[in-house]
Amino acid sequence: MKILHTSDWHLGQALYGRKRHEEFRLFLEWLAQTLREESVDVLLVAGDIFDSGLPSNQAQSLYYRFLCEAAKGPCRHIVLTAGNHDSPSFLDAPQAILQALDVHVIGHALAPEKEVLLLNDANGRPALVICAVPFLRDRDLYRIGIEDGTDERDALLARGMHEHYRICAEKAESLRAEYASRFPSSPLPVVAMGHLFAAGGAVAEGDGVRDLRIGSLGQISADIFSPTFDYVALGHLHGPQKVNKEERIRYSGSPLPMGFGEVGRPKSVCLVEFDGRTPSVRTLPVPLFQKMEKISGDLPAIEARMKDLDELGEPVWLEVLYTGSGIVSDLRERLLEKAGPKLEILRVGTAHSLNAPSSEEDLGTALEDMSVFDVFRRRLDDLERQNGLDEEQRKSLLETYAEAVNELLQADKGEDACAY
Ligand SMILES: [Mn+2]
Repeated sequence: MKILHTSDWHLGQALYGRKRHEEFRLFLEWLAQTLREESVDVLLVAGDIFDSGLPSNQAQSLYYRFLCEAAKGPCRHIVLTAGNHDSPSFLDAPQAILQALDVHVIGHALAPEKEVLLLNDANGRPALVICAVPFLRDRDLYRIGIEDGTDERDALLARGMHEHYRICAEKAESLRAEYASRFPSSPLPVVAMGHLFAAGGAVAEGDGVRDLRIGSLGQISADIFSPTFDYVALGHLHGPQKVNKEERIRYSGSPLPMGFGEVGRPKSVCLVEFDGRTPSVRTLPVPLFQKMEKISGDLPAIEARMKDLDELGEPVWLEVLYTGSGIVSDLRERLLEKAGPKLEILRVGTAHSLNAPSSEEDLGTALEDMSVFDVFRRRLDDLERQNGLDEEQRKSLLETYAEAVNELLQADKGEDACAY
Protein backbone atom coordinates (compact mmCIF):
# COMPACT_ATOMS: atom_id res chain seq x y z
CA MET A 1 0.00 0.00 0.00
CA LYS A 2 1.51 3.27 -1.10
CA ILE A 3 0.51 6.29 0.95
CA LEU A 4 0.62 9.99 0.15
CA HIS A 5 0.60 12.15 3.28
CA THR A 6 -0.23 15.84 3.10
CA SER A 7 -1.91 18.41 5.39
CA ASP A 8 -2.65 22.08 5.96
CA TRP A 9 -4.15 22.91 2.60
CA HIS A 10 -6.00 25.85 4.10
CA LEU A 11 -8.36 26.02 1.12
CA GLY A 12 -9.94 29.44 0.93
CA GLN A 13 -7.03 31.22 2.58
CA ALA A 14 -6.38 34.77 1.44
CA LEU A 15 -3.06 36.55 1.75
CA TYR A 16 -3.60 40.08 3.02
CA GLY A 17 -6.95 40.12 1.29
CA ARG A 18 -5.68 38.52 -1.94
CA LYS A 19 -7.68 35.37 -2.72
CA ARG A 20 -5.66 32.33 -3.72
CA HIS A 21 -8.20 30.12 -5.51
CA GLU A 22 -6.03 29.77 -8.58
CA GLU A 23 -3.11 28.40 -6.54
CA PHE A 24 -5.39 25.97 -4.71
CA ARG A 25 -6.89 24.83 -7.99
CA LEU A 26 -3.45 24.23 -9.48
CA PHE A 27 -2.26 22.40 -6.39
CA LEU A 28 -5.25 20.05 -6.33
CA GLU A 29 -4.83 19.41 -10.02
CA TRP A 30 -1.17 18.58 -9.43
CA LEU A 31 -2.12 16.34 -6.50
CA ALA A 32 -4.74 14.39 -8.48
CA GLN A 33 -2.18 13.88 -11.23
CA THR A 34 0.48 12.79 -8.71
CA LEU A 35 -1.89 10.23 -7.18
CA ARG A 36 -2.27 8.71 -10.65
CA GLU A 37 1.38 8.91 -11.70
CA GLU A 38 2.69 7.50 -8.43
CA SER A 39 -0.07 4.87 -8.23
CA VAL A 40 -0.93 5.94 -4.72
CA ASP A 41 -3.36 3.66 -2.87
CA VAL A 42 -4.12 5.81 0.15
CA LEU A 43 -4.29 9.60 0.50
CA LEU A 44 -4.03 11.01 4.03
CA VAL A 45 -4.83 14.65 4.77
CA ALA A 46 -3.93 15.47 8.37
CA GLY A 47 -6.09 18.50 9.12
CA ASP A 48 -6.56 22.15 8.20
CA ILE A 49 -8.22 21.24 4.94
CA PHE A 50 -9.98 24.59 4.95
CA ASP A 51 -8.69 27.84 6.32
CA SER A 52 -11.90 28.64 8.13
CA GLY A 53 -14.82 26.88 9.71
CA LEU A 54 -17.20 28.28 7.13
CA PRO A 55 -15.37 28.05 3.80
CA SER A 56 -16.50 30.01 0.76
CA ASN A 57 -18.48 28.29 -1.98
CA GLN A 58 -15.43 28.42 -4.20
CA ALA A 59 -13.26 26.68 -1.62
CA GLN A 60 -15.91 24.00 -1.11
CA SER A 61 -16.27 23.50 -4.83
CA LEU A 62 -12.51 22.93 -5.19
CA TYR A 63 -12.61 20.39 -2.37
CA TYR A 64 -15.50 18.32 -3.72
CA ARG A 65 -14.25 18.43 -7.29
CA PHE A 66 -10.89 17.16 -6.10
CA LEU A 67 -12.41 14.32 -4.08
CA CYS A 68 -14.47 13.19 -7.09
CA GLU A 69 -11.46 13.40 -9.35
CA ALA A 70 -9.23 11.50 -6.93
CA ALA A 71 -11.84 8.84 -6.29
CA LYS A 72 -12.01 8.14 -10.04
CA GLY A 73 -8.29 7.32 -10.15
CA PRO A 74 -6.32 4.40 -8.72
CA CYS A 75 -6.29 5.87 -5.19
CA ARG A 76 -8.68 3.59 -3.34
CA HIS A 77 -8.86 5.23 0.05
CA ILE A 78 -8.89 8.86 1.10
CA VAL A 79 -8.80 9.73 4.79
CA LEU A 80 -9.26 13.35 5.87
CA THR A 81 -9.22 14.59 9.43
CA ALA A 82 -10.08 17.99 10.89
CA GLY A 83 -7.42 20.47 12.02
CA ASN A 84 -7.75 23.42 14.36
CA HIS A 85 -8.90 25.64 11.49
CA ASP A 86 -11.64 23.28 10.34
CA SER A 87 -15.17 23.09 11.59
CA PRO A 88 -15.63 19.44 12.59
CA SER A 89 -19.37 19.61 11.92
CA PHE A 90 -18.83 21.12 8.50
CA LEU A 91 -16.43 18.32 7.52
CA ASP A 92 -18.67 15.63 8.96
CA ALA A 93 -21.88 16.81 7.29
CA PRO A 94 -21.33 15.10 3.88
CA GLN A 95 -19.84 11.97 5.54
CA ALA A 96 -22.49 9.57 4.23
CA ILE A 97 -22.16 10.60 0.60
CA LEU A 98 -18.35 10.73 0.77
CA GLN A 99 -18.32 7.25 2.26
CA ALA A 100 -19.83 6.04 -1.03
CA LEU A 101 -16.66 7.28 -2.77
CA ASP A 102 -14.51 5.53 -0.16
CA VAL A 103 -13.59 8.89 1.32
CA HIS A 104 -13.40 8.78 5.11
CA VAL A 105 -13.83 12.11 6.86
CA ILE A 106 -13.32 12.49 10.59
CA GLY A 107 -14.26 15.96 11.80
CA HIS A 108 -15.37 15.50 15.38
CA ALA A 109 -13.21 13.24 17.49
CA LEU A 110 -14.94 9.92 18.13
CA ALA A 111 -14.37 7.33 20.78
CA PRO A 112 -10.71 6.49 20.00
CA GLU A 113 -11.37 2.89 18.90
CA LYS A 114 -13.92 4.17 16.35
CA GLU A 115 -11.22 6.23 14.65
CA VAL A 116 -9.27 3.09 13.81
CA LEU A 117 -9.87 2.09 10.17
CA LEU A 118 -8.87 -1.15 8.50
CA LEU A 119 -8.15 -0.59 4.80
CA ASN A 120 -8.13 -3.33 2.17
CA ASP A 121 -5.81 -3.74 -0.77
CA ALA A 122 -6.94 -4.26 -4.38
CA ASN A 123 -7.70 -7.93 -3.64
CA GLY A 124 -9.95 -7.05 -0.74
CA ARG A 125 -7.40 -8.22 1.81
CA PRO A 126 -6.67 -6.10 4.92
CA ALA A 127 -3.44 -4.23 4.22
CA LEU A 128 -3.22 -1.17 6.46
CA VAL A 129 -4.57 0.20 9.73
CA ILE A 130 -5.14 3.96 10.00
CA CYS A 131 -5.76 5.66 13.34
CA ALA A 132 -7.52 8.72 11.97
CA VAL A 133 -7.28 11.08 14.92
CA PRO A 134 -8.45 14.64 14.20
CA PHE A 135 -7.41 17.77 16.10
CA LEU A 136 -8.40 17.07 19.70
CA ARG A 137 -10.18 19.90 21.40
CA ASP A 138 -10.45 20.37 25.15
CA ARG A 139 -14.04 19.33 25.08
CA ASP A 140 -13.19 16.06 23.36
CA LEU A 141 -10.92 15.10 26.20
CA TYR A 142 -12.35 16.19 29.50
CA ARG A 143 -15.39 17.96 30.70
CA ILE A 144 -14.41 19.25 34.11
CA GLY A 145 -14.33 23.01 34.44
CA ILE A 146 -10.94 24.31 35.43
CA GLU A 147 -10.94 27.86 36.62
CA ASP A 148 -7.39 29.03 36.84
CA GLY A 149 -3.96 28.24 35.58
CA THR A 150 -3.23 27.17 32.04
CA ASP A 151 -0.65 24.76 33.45
CA GLU A 152 -3.26 22.53 34.91
CA ARG A 153 -5.36 22.74 31.81
CA ASP A 154 -2.45 21.90 29.54
CA ALA A 155 -1.48 18.96 31.73
CA LEU A 156 -5.02 17.60 31.60
CA LEU A 157 -5.21 18.13 27.87
CA ALA A 158 -1.90 16.34 27.38
CA ARG A 159 -3.03 13.45 29.56
CA GLY A 160 -6.27 13.19 27.61
CA MET A 161 -4.40 13.14 24.32
CA HIS A 162 -2.01 10.44 25.51
CA GLU A 163 -4.97 8.37 26.60
CA HIS A 164 -6.68 8.89 23.24
CA TYR A 165 -3.65 7.66 21.28
CA ARG A 166 -3.06 4.82 23.75
CA ILE A 167 -6.55 3.43 23.14
CA CYS A 168 -6.08 3.79 19.36
CA ALA A 169 -2.80 1.87 19.58
CA GLU A 170 -4.43 -0.85 21.65
CA LYS A 171 -7.22 -1.27 19.12
CA ALA A 172 -4.71 -1.27 16.24
CA GLU A 173 -2.64 -3.94 17.99
CA SER A 174 -5.68 -6.15 18.40
CA LEU A 175 -6.47 -5.84 14.66
CA ARG A 176 -2.85 -6.62 13.87
CA ALA A 177 -2.87 -9.71 16.10
CA GLU A 178 -6.11 -10.96 14.58
CA TYR A 179 -4.66 -10.54 11.11
CA ALA A 180 -1.34 -12.15 12.06
CA SER A 181 -3.17 -15.32 13.08
CA ARG A 182 -4.51 -15.56 9.51
CA PHE A 183 -1.50 -14.28 7.54
CA PRO A 184 1.57 -14.77 9.76
CA SER A 185 4.07 -13.87 7.04
CA SER A 186 2.91 -10.31 6.31
CA PRO A 187 2.59 -8.01 9.32
CA LEU A 188 -0.01 -5.26 9.13
CA PRO A 189 1.48 -1.73 9.23
CA VAL A 190 -0.25 0.83 11.45
CA VAL A 191 -0.36 4.56 10.64
CA ALA A 192 -1.51 7.24 13.08
CA MET A 193 -2.69 10.68 12.05
CA GLY A 194 -2.67 13.80 14.20
CA HIS A 195 -3.03 17.55 14.15
CA LEU A 196 -1.00 18.91 17.04
CA PHE A 197 2.22 20.66 17.97
CA ALA A 198 4.75 17.95 18.79
CA ALA A 199 7.55 19.22 21.04
CA GLY A 200 10.71 19.64 19.02
CA GLY A 201 8.83 20.82 15.95
CA ALA A 202 9.93 24.07 14.32
CA VAL A 203 7.78 27.03 13.33
CA ALA A 204 8.99 30.02 11.37
CA GLU A 205 8.04 33.65 11.85
CA GLY A 206 5.20 34.48 9.51
CA ASP A 207 4.37 30.93 8.40
CA GLY A 208 0.75 31.34 9.37
CA VAL A 209 0.56 28.62 12.02
CA ARG A 210 -2.19 29.72 14.36
CA ASP A 211 -0.90 28.68 17.71
CA LEU A 212 -3.14 26.54 19.82
CA ARG A 213 -2.13 28.78 22.70
CA ILE A 214 -0.26 32.02 22.55
CA GLY A 215 3.37 31.15 23.13
CA SER A 216 4.87 27.72 23.11
CA LEU A 217 2.51 25.91 25.43
CA GLY A 218 0.23 23.25 24.10
CA GLN A 219 3.14 21.20 22.81
CA ILE A 220 2.85 17.47 23.14
CA SER A 221 5.86 15.28 23.70
CA ALA A 222 6.46 12.87 20.83
CA ASP A 223 6.38 9.85 23.16
CA ILE A 224 2.61 10.05 22.72
CA PHE A 225 3.24 7.99 19.57
CA SER A 226 3.86 4.46 20.80
CA PRO A 227 6.03 2.04 18.79
CA THR A 228 2.77 0.45 17.63
CA PHE A 229 2.60 3.25 15.06
CA ASP A 230 4.88 2.47 12.15
CA TYR A 231 4.30 5.88 10.63
CA VAL A 232 2.78 9.05 12.07
CA ALA A 233 1.25 11.50 9.57
CA LEU A 234 1.07 14.88 11.23
CA GLY A 235 -0.40 18.25 10.37
CA HIS A 236 -0.37 21.70 12.02
CA LEU A 237 3.21 22.87 11.44
CA HIS A 238 3.67 24.31 7.97
CA GLY A 239 7.30 23.39 7.35
CA PRO A 240 7.98 19.78 6.29
CA GLN A 241 9.96 18.04 9.02
CA LYS A 242 10.68 14.92 11.03
CA VAL A 243 9.94 15.03 14.74
CA ASN A 244 12.90 14.22 17.03
CA LYS A 245 14.80 13.10 13.94
CA GLU A 246 12.52 10.07 13.81
CA GLU A 247 12.02 8.79 10.30
CA ARG A 248 8.53 7.56 11.16
CA ILE A 249 7.07 10.77 12.67
CA ARG A 250 6.59 13.52 10.11
CA TYR A 251 4.93 16.78 9.29
CA SER A 252 4.25 16.95 5.57
CA GLY A 253 3.92 20.73 5.87
CA SER A 254 1.52 22.91 3.92
CA PRO A 255 1.67 22.63 0.13
CA LEU A 256 1.51 26.40 -0.33
CA PRO A 257 3.62 29.01 1.46
CA MET A 258 1.16 30.34 4.02
CA GLY A 259 2.78 33.72 4.38
CA PHE A 260 5.74 35.81 3.26
CA GLY A 261 7.70 34.27 6.14
CA GLU A 262 7.77 31.06 4.11
CA VAL A 263 9.01 32.53 0.84
CA GLY A 264 11.80 30.40 -0.57
CA ARG A 265 11.15 27.44 1.72
CA PRO A 266 10.63 24.13 -0.08
CA LYS A 267 7.17 22.58 0.04
CA SER A 268 6.48 18.89 -0.29
CA VAL A 269 4.22 15.91 0.32
CA CYS A 270 5.38 12.57 1.77
CA LEU A 271 5.20 9.28 -0.11
CA VAL A 272 5.31 6.33 2.24
CA GLU A 273 5.75 2.64 1.44
CA PHE A 274 6.19 -0.28 3.79
CA ASP A 275 8.52 -3.20 3.73
CA GLY A 276 6.79 -5.31 6.34
CA ARG A 277 6.29 -2.75 9.07
CA THR A 278 9.30 -0.59 8.15
CA PRO A 279 8.35 2.60 6.37
CA SER A 280 10.43 4.18 3.66
CA VAL A 281 9.60 7.82 3.08
CA ARG A 282 10.26 9.95 0.04
CA THR A 283 9.39 13.65 -0.02
CA LEU A 284 8.03 14.91 -3.30
CA PRO A 285 8.41 18.65 -3.94
CA VAL A 286 5.23 20.62 -4.63
CA PRO A 287 5.70 23.09 -7.50
CA LEU A 288 5.43 26.78 -6.75
CA PHE A 289 2.23 28.11 -8.31
CA GLN A 290 2.66 31.79 -7.50
CA LYS A 291 5.94 33.67 -7.23
CA MET A 292 6.20 35.67 -4.02
CA GLU A 293 9.01 37.92 -2.91
CA LYS A 294 10.00 40.05 0.03
CA ILE A 295 11.82 43.24 -0.84
CA SER A 296 13.50 45.41 1.72
CA GLY A 297 15.67 48.50 1.55
CA ASP A 298 15.44 52.23 1.09
CA LEU A 299 13.27 53.72 -1.62
CA PRO A 300 15.77 53.54 -4.51
CA ALA A 301 16.64 49.91 -3.67
CA ILE A 302 12.98 48.91 -3.51
CA GLU A 303 12.18 50.65 -6.78
CA ALA A 304 15.17 49.09 -8.52
CA ARG A 305 14.13 45.59 -7.47
CA MET A 306 10.55 46.24 -8.56
CA LYS A 307 11.84 47.32 -11.94
CA ASP A 308 13.88 44.09 -12.30
CA LEU A 309 10.88 41.99 -11.39
CA ASP A 310 8.70 43.91 -13.81
CA GLU A 311 11.08 43.07 -16.59
CA LEU A 312 10.80 39.34 -15.85
CA GLY A 313 7.20 39.68 -16.94
CA GLU A 314 5.74 37.03 -14.62
CA PRO A 315 3.19 37.67 -11.91
CA VAL A 316 4.78 38.36 -8.53
CA TRP A 317 3.23 39.08 -5.17
CA LEU A 318 5.27 41.41 -3.01
CA GLU A 319 5.84 42.27 0.58
CA VAL A 320 7.77 45.50 0.81
CA LEU A 321 9.74 46.44 3.88
CA TYR A 322 10.97 50.01 3.94
CA THR A 323 14.17 50.39 5.96
CA GLY A 324 15.28 53.82 4.78
CA SER A 325 15.73 56.75 7.11
CA GLY A 326 13.01 59.34 7.21
CA ILE A 327 9.30 58.79 7.03
CA VAL A 328 7.64 58.35 3.63
CA SER A 329 4.03 59.05 4.43
CA ASP A 330 2.67 58.06 1.03
CA LEU A 331 4.88 54.96 0.71
CA ARG A 332 2.12 52.62 -0.46
CA GLU A 333 0.80 55.06 -3.04
CA ARG A 334 4.25 55.76 -4.41
CA LEU A 335 5.03 52.09 -4.83
CA LEU A 336 1.66 51.29 -6.36
CA GLU A 337 2.34 53.96 -8.94
CA LYS A 338 5.68 52.37 -9.80
CA ALA A 339 4.44 48.78 -9.96
CA GLY A 340 3.95 47.30 -13.41
CA PRO A 341 0.84 45.27 -14.27
CA LYS A 342 2.37 41.94 -13.14
CA LEU A 343 3.39 43.12 -9.70
CA GLU A 344 0.93 43.00 -6.87
CA ILE A 345 1.94 44.64 -3.64
CA LEU A 346 0.12 42.82 -0.88
CA ARG A 347 1.86 44.33 2.09
CA VAL A 348 3.87 47.48 2.73
CA GLY A 349 5.44 48.57 5.95
CA THR A 350 8.44 49.56 7.96
CA ALA A 351 10.61 47.19 10.00
CA HIS A 352 8.70 48.48 12.92
CA SER A 353 5.15 47.93 11.71
CA LEU A 354 5.74 44.53 10.10
CA ASN A 355 7.80 42.85 12.78
CA ALA A 356 6.60 44.36 16.00
CA PRO A 357 7.52 41.92 18.76
CA SER A 358 4.72 40.79 20.99
CA SER A 359 4.96 41.26 24.72
CA GLU A 360 6.55 38.57 26.83
CA GLU A 361 3.66 38.14 29.22
CA ASP A 362 1.66 36.85 26.28
CA LEU A 363 3.34 33.51 26.83
CA GLY A 364 0.97 31.14 28.46
CA THR A 365 -2.18 33.18 28.09
CA ALA A 366 -4.93 31.35 26.30
CA LEU A 367 -6.38 33.58 23.61
CA GLU A 368 -9.82 32.20 24.24
CA ASP A 369 -9.63 33.47 27.82
CA MET A 370 -9.01 37.05 26.72
CA SER A 371 -11.65 39.57 25.77
CA VAL A 372 -11.18 41.67 22.65
CA PHE A 373 -10.32 44.53 24.97
CA ASP A 374 -7.63 42.49 26.74
CA VAL A 375 -6.04 41.86 23.38
CA PHE A 376 -6.22 45.52 22.43
CA ARG A 377 -4.71 46.56 25.77
CA ARG A 378 -1.80 44.19 25.16
CA ARG A 379 -1.29 45.85 21.83
CA LEU A 380 -1.25 49.26 23.50
CA ASP A 381 1.31 47.98 25.98
CA ASP A 382 3.52 46.99 23.06
CA LEU A 383 3.14 50.41 21.49
CA GLU A 384 3.91 52.06 24.78
CA ARG A 385 7.11 50.08 25.11
CA GLN A 386 8.23 50.90 21.58
CA ASN A 387 7.03 54.42 20.97
CA GLY A 388 6.10 55.77 24.34
CA LEU A 389 2.38 56.26 24.48
CA ASP A 390 1.02 58.89 26.82
CA GLU A 391 -2.06 58.44 29.03
CA GLU A 392 -4.11 60.78 26.85
CA GLN A 393 -3.37 58.88 23.64
CA ARG A 394 -3.99 55.57 25.33
CA LYS A 395 -7.35 56.71 26.58
CA SER A 396 -8.44 58.07 23.25
CA LEU A 397 -7.30 54.93 21.37
CA LEU A 398 -9.24 52.74 23.80
CA GLU A 399 -12.33 54.87 23.35
CA THR A 400 -12.10 54.77 19.56
CA TYR A 401 -11.59 51.03 19.70
CA ALA A 402 -14.60 50.55 21.98
CA GLU A 403 -16.67 52.62 19.57
CA ALA A 404 -15.58 50.48 16.61
CA VAL A 405 -16.26 47.23 18.48
CA ASN A 406 -19.69 48.39 19.53
CA GLU A 407 -20.54 49.42 16.02
CA LEU A 408 -19.51 46.00 14.75
CA LEU A 409 -21.53 44.22 17.41
CA GLN A 410 -24.57 46.29 16.52
CA ALA A 411 -24.09 45.58 12.85
CA ASP A 412 -23.89 41.90 13.70
CA LYS A 413 -27.16 42.04 15.57
CA GLY A 414 -28.77 43.90 12.69
CA GLU A 415 -27.69 41.21 10.27
CA ASP A 416 -29.03 38.47 12.49
CA ALA A 417 -32.34 40.23 12.70
CA CYS A 418 -32.47 40.43 8.91
CA ALA A 419 -31.56 36.77 8.56
CA TYR A 420 -34.52 35.75 10.67
MN1 LIG B 1 -2.37 24.77 9.58
